[in-house]
Amino acid sequence: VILITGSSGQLGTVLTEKLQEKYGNENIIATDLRKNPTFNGVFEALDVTDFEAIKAIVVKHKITQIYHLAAILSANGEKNPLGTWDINMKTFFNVLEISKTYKINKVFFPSSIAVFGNNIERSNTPQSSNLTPSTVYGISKAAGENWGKYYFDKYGLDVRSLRYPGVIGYQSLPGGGTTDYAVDIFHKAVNNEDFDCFLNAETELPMIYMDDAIRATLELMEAPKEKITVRTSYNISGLSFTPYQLSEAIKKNYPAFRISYTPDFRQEIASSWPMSIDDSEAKQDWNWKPAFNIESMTEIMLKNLELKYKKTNNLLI
Ligand code: VAH
Repeated sequence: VILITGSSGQLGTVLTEKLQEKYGNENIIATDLRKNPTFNGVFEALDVTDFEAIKAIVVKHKITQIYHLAAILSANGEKNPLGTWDINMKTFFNVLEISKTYKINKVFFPSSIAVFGNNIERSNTPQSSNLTPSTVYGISKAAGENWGKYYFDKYGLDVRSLRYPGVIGYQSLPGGGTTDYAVDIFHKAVNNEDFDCFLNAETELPMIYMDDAIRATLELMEAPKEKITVRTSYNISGLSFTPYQLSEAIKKNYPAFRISYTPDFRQEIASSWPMSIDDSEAKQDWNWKPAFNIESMTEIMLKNLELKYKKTNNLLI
C-alpha cells in the first residue's frame, strides 16, 4: 500500500492518478492538507510536519511505500527562508524516521535542478557537479538528497530520487516555483490573453512534460535495486527552451498570441540554474529516455486546456 504526501499538488495530483491506475484505488492513500475537490479514492488530511499523524496513517493502512511530494517550492521559499527550511526538512525527517522504524520497502524523494547554483557547467550540467544552491528550496533539496543516501547507507532504507526539471502539465497548476511561467503561459494562450513573463526572453531552463516526469518516477521506482547506482538523486532531462522559444511554438497554433517580459526576483534564481541537463547515469542505469519535445508538448498542452476550458465554460452557462 502506497502513501503519497502532497497529493493535491502539481505533481501529486497526476502521480496519484497514475498509481491508482496501476495498483488500484484501494492501495493508494493520498494525503495533503486539503483534498482536491475532484479527487476520487482514499484520502486522509495530513500535515506532514506532524510525526504522530503520519505514524498513525502508516500503521492504519499498513503502508509499504512512501512518495513524499509535499514541499515549499523555490520562489515561495525565498519569502520565508527559515520557515521553508523547517517545513521541507522536518517533513522529510519524519518520513525517513517512520520509514526506518516501520520497515517501509521504498521511499521516493523528489529533488530538483534547483540543487545546482552558480559555478556549474550550465549546458549539459553533469550529475556530479558541485552543489551550491542559490535558494533555500535548493539547499533543502541538496540536503535531502544526502539524507536519503545516509538512510540507505546506514539503515538500508531504499530511498530513490530524481532531480526534476520544471514540470509542465495541463492537469494541475504549480504553486510558487520559478518554472511556473511555462504552465501559466498555456492557460493565457488558450483564453486568448496576452502573457507577461517574469523571466526574460532568453532564460533557457530544463523542463519536462508531465507524462515524462511521471514515467521517469515510475521507471526509477520499478528498477531493480542493484541497478540504482546513484543514491543521492538522478539528473533527468526532458527538454530545454527559453520563454521566447515557447511563445513561438504557441504562436504556430495561436498566431495572435503576444508575450511581454517583466523579470522579477525569480530571474536571479533562474539565472543560477542549468540550461540543460546531462542525464547519462539515468540512461545507463534504468534506460531513461524522454519522449516529448517542445512541439509535441505544446500541441498536447493546448489541446487539453482547450477541452478543459470549454467544459468549464459550458458548465457555467
Ligand atoms: C521550482 N518547479 O520552480 C520547481 C522546480 C525546476 C525547479 O523544482 O521551484
